[in-house]
Amino acid sequence: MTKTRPYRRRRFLPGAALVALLLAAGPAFSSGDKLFVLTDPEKDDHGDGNLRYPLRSQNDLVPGHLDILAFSARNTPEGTFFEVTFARAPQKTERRPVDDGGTMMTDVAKLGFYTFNVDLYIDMDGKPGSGNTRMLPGRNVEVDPASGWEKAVCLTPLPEQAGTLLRRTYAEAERIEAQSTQTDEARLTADQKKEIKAEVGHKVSESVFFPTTVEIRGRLVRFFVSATFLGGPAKAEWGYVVASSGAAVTGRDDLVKLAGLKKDAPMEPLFIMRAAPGRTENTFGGADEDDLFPPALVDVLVPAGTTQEKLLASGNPRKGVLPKLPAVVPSKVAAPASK
Ligand SMILES: [Ca+2]
Ligand SMILES: [Ca+2]
Repeated sequence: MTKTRPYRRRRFLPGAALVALLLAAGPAFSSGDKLFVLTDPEKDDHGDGNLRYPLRSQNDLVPGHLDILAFSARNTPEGTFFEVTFARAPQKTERRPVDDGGTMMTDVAKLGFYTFNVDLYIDMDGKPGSGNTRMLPGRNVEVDPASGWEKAVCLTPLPEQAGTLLRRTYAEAERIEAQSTQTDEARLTADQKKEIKAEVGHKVSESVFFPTTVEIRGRLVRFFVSATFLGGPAKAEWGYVVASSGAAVTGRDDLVKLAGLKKDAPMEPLFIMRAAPGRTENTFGGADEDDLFPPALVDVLVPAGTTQEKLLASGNPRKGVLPKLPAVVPSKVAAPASK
């Protein structure tokens, strides 16, 4: 449920259950006017209401860390800076060993963070039924067909690896698909495989952006998306699905592999921390026992008139139906009543 009120630049928005939208005046963090500011309730970093944070001995991922309080955008001639305000400052990457071979966390997660992802799925045409509904692998949630997306942005600690993994995953799916439609039993030729690889590579770079310009200041996380990718400046009339999740860059996976230093990196669902019935160091707890692929999104922005909890609980695991999230259109968020 989101509402509006004038955006005031404060260090903290108490009870930030309100959505703000206007041109901000203060240049506290970023200079220049903001295109929009959306806010999200506090203390709803619990998915459908049942998700619980993993058990972390280092307390690097605890309640508040994935709790989105605000999401904003600011255009520049080169592209758009998106900014997320979390309730608690994300844990910074430390120079500590992550394996026996002397690999440091800072060698793997080079952008300065390693505990979270932020996904944006952007509906540019606003036409129901147009665009993609599939989210990135491992989210186990879909975008509502009413706001199918044209462009996706995934802020992740491992942008290069995520891009490689995504292309590989999709190319494999395409190869399986192509193989199944071959009229004879012949295997795909090297040329066919090459063609699939090129096509998937092109599609992914056209539709999914992994930011590499990232700035973290306390609870604010700012990332840059080029105008070339977006096709121009971001618009308040576009629809945005915004979601936070835990990042899985540690644990059972070989971090050296993930860093791309070794071959045959594992086919992980884009380094998202999964949800399971019981929580562990590397899984959120509280998921439905009957759900083999429980939603892994922790905090999402939703339009007025519905709730995050309701939407994320709307899937039907037995029928393989994933929950669906509609986009929030900043320009449609009702003008605030003055207080
Ligand atoms: Ca929130
Ligand atoms: Ca929320």
